[in-house]
Amino acid sequence: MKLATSFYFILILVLVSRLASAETIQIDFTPDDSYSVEVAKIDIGDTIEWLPKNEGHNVEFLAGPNMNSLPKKSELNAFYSVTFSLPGVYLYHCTPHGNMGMLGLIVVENDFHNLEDIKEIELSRIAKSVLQRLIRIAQLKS
Ligand SMILES: [Cu+2]
Repeated sequence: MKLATSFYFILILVLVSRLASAETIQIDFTPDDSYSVEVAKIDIGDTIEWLPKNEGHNVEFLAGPNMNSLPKKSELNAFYSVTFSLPGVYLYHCTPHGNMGMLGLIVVENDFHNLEDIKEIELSRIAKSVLQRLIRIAQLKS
């Protein structure tokens, strides 16, 4: 009983400290058909907000650590927000401009365990080369 109590106490401490340090990163849709932040490295519990500063864009997840439950696709021109709870790499694009290379990469907890799955996603030639660039940036940035 005593052990269980201290376990829950520690668990609550961990959760509270996580919440206290949870961050929100804002990413704009830009007039250049890109995301203002292409590579975001975050921790579990952090939130990313996409701001429709330019018209005609959205956020559609293509891959993530749990392929069976990716965040849902956002509406065009809409504010969108996702809080991340699983470590790994997430790839998203803009539905209308993904083929032109409007991609974004999110790495949660600097965990690249599913990078090979990300690399296997079918993309246009331009998007593929953008993805390679984003992966290099993500691996340099720590
Ligand atoms: Cu777009």
